[in-house]
Amino acid sequence: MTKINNIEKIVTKINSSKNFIITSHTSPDGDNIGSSIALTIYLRQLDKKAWHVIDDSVPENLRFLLDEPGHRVKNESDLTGRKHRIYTSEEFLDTQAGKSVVDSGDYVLVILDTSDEPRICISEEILKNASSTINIDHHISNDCYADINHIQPDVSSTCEVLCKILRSMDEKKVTPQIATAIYTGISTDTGNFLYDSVDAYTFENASFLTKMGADRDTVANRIYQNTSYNYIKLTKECLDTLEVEAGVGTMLLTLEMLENNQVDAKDTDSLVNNIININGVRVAILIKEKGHDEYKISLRSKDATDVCEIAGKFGGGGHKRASGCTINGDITSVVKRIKDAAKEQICITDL
Ligand SMILES: [Mn+2]
Repeated sequence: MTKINNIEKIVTKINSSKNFIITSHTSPDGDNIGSSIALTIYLRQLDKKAWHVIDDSVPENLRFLLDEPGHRVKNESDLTGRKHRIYTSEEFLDTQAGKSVVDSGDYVLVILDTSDEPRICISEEILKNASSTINIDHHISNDCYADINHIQPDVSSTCEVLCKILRSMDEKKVTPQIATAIYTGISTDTGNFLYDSVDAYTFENASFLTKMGADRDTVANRIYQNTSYNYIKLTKECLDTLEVEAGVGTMLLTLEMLENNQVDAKDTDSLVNNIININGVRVAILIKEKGHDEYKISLRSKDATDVCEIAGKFGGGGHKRASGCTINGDITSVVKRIKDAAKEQICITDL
């Protein structure tokens, strides 16, 4: 297990720098958006200049994190009143401050929750011009591409890794909005404290965040009790493709199903849970159609079977119990290849 502890170097770098750009990976999730928002606001609390820049949009159910507690936007399409601004690279370079900081190169680029450079979701220019880069993550597959790398694969989420860093700096600077953002990432990356990546420290950090004003009620309402009727209809259609065989559950999500039910592909993260929650299923496989003969695979396990190994065979990665990869080919061969790999991995577990 690669474990690279560089908290001290990060703290020194933060204290000695004044401009920061915070970014993360494509297809934002609770951990990546939560940690990016939390760090951006925290740095501003330290009187630093910090901007959150990512070339992707925030999923609907996480938009509440952009609001300051107490100033929630009622209508989701109404952006006025949102306290946290996320820029795309283009929007950022269009601002005077953004252009001058990127031109000068006088900024630290902090990359959160991103295991390798190609997944960094920011323009080449912003990436290359940075005077230094910091990589904070919990993916075991992280290849340490930055100047300072801090990787803790044994920690539940990047949000929890970040929580430790911020607490080692100044706990009192954690505002309710920061606490809510970090709490969200820990909650979403652990299946709401369900996975075995949760340990006593996770609860201790969650307890700290609750004390600092994390709005757990809103997290529960917006993330776990916020399913749309369309999403349920989509789930129903997906479940019609479900097959369970020898401990492997497989389900298919096609572009047509998304179209039929008017659901955005990026709001389908939790579909795979329907498979792994089945009694007797050890490996869950959700096959999502991306384009012609192109499929994105989400893998989950609930025993010792290492799905990161399965994903690795197809050039993907992730964690032991949650991983992903992309496979090209016609659907029949894709299903067969991933199923065979899963069965093989189960055999290895049982050896
Ligand atoms: Mn994560």
